[in-house]
Amino acid sequence: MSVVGFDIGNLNCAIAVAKHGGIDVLLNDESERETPAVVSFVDNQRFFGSAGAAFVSTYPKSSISQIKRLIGKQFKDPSVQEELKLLPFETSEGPRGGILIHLQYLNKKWTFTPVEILGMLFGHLKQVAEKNLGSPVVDCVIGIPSYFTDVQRREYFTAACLSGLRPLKLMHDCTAIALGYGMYKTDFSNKGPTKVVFVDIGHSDTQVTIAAFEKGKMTILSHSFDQNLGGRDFDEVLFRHFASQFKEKYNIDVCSNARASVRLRVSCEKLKKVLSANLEAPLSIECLIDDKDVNGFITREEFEELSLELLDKVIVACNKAGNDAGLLSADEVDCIELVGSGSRVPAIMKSITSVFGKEPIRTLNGSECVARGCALHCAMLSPTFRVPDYKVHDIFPYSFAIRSLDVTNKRHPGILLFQKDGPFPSNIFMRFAGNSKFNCQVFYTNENDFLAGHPPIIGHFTVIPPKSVGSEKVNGLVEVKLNIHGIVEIEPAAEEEIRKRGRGWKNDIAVSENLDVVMTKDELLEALEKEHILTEQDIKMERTKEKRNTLESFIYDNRSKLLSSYRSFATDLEVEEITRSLQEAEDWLYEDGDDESEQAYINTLDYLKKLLDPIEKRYKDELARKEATKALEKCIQEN
Ligand code: ATP
Ligand code: K
Ligand code: MG
Repeated sequence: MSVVGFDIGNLNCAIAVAKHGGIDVLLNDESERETPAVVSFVDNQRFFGSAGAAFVSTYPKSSISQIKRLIGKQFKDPSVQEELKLLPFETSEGPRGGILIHLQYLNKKWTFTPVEILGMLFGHLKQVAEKNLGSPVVDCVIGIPSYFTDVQRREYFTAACLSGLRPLKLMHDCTAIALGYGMYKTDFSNKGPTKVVFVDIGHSDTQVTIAAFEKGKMTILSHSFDQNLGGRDFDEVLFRHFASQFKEKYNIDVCSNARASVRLRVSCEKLKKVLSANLEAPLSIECLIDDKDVNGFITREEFEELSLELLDKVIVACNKAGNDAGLLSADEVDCIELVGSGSRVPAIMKSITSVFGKEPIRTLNGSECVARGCALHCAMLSPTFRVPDYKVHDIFPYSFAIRSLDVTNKRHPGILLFQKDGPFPSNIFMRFAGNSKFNCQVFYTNENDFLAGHPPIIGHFTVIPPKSVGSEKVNGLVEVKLNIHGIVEIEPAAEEEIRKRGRGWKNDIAVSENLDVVMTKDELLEALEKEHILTEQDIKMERTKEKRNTLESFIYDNRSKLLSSYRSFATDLEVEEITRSLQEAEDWLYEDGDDESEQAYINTLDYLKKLLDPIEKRYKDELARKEATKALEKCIQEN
């Protein structure tokens, strides 16, 4: 069984596998190490990754990207609405207030939740991995941002399961990076743990984590983040700059034109990358609006001035990481590792240097380190793999509490179950005394760390006493777990735990989860059914393409054979007639038959084969005769 790690970015995904002797990054069908996070529905087939990305501008309404951003979000929230405005596909409010994506495909309307699309992406990456490894891929570890809430974690998990994967762990991105860093580290100072800051700036978010390394173990000291700071925000700065410049210079309003906006954004991203390596860069786009060609120019210095607010946000996230980790001075930090392709904007280096008084370094592979760390952790969790003993102590960045819904006092603060930055997985036992149902709600308490659009509710649970109780009071015990994925679960405590507490305790209570945030069983079945239909269609189209190619090469091969090896076995009339039929088939293939069914190609091939069969037979008979004669001569000679 293979041991795989996945990094699903908002823009790019990476897959790594643990092999005896190290970690390898797998190549996709296009031989690239990164796969764009895109699923495109084109005519009658889906295209994923790089193939899907090729359709983004021609099929904007059915090419779904940036799906990570939409996971677990509430449609109606104003910040989500702002976000959706930038995406070219149609959306509406979905089940439980979530997002629903609408698109036209196979001559009908389809709707998908972000979880379903993410599931398709996982399915594609799974397939890429299986093709590479030549064996099934099921067990895996998946990187997630440390700021993911319960709903987002559950949805990621569900999406992975929909594709047939079994996540052994959803692992915080930076914890995975730190593991890959620490596992092979040998140079420890004798002044205590080595403290390293990891700054990961991606497409839409920034995560800063501080970890302490000692021999054989690593401890996460803090996870800080900015969910609205990534490479795309730097693109947006350039976009706004040029949009307003072009309004003045050319009198065109780019923002009011969807296609022009997409084109300018794409050019701005390119421009940003040019500015990472050069001190100035030109911008020119042909026929942006009303056949107007536009030209612009910007220096790196101007770009940095426009980005000041964003650069400040990098500083804020770094400072918070330092404070949360309890660092007394920046000197305590041994080094700062910069990863994520969004961090390639040179000014970011300066901002980080101003916080820690040291220049960040890039010794890790910035676009692969999350996947690599995940594969390594998967190897640690897998019984089939032997890995040197290494301890990973992660922390969870939110506090959560429980409150009764039966109490009328709505402002009841609840009982704290987990304190922010505590270690996890973890659990706590709660006594439940009573003889009637107990309805409660579990919720995050540090609302300030929450992005708008995320209700801080984790879920509703009902503790149900045994039926036989009547008026007798029950002492029940429930276990509240923050599991390995950072997901909260409530269950009746195990028998053993109850026994420890002695007489008077019962465990035949039940807990029903009313998560009103995750997909129902019916929805899951429907999603699987839909995926089945779509996969069948993809397979059918692949097979059709294959049949079409077979027919095409049959025509080429036999046309040339008729002029060479077959020539002396066919009459002039036969050659003329068959060549004409081959020509007709070819004409059909490039015109009416370009987009035909699998069966049509099979039928045409059969028809042509029948015409060529007699000639091929004569040719083969002659070959056989020659072989036999040769063998006979050899036999006579030898005797
Ligand atoms: P996330 O981690 O936010 O989910 P991701 O992992 O997909 O997203 P990355 O691949 O790490 O994101 O980073 C993508 C960003 O990096 C894009 O905004 C891209 O424009 C930016 N980027 C790539 N190369 C450069 C460069 N040379 N200079 C500046 N920015 C760059
Ligand atoms: K990535
Ligand atoms: Mg990333």
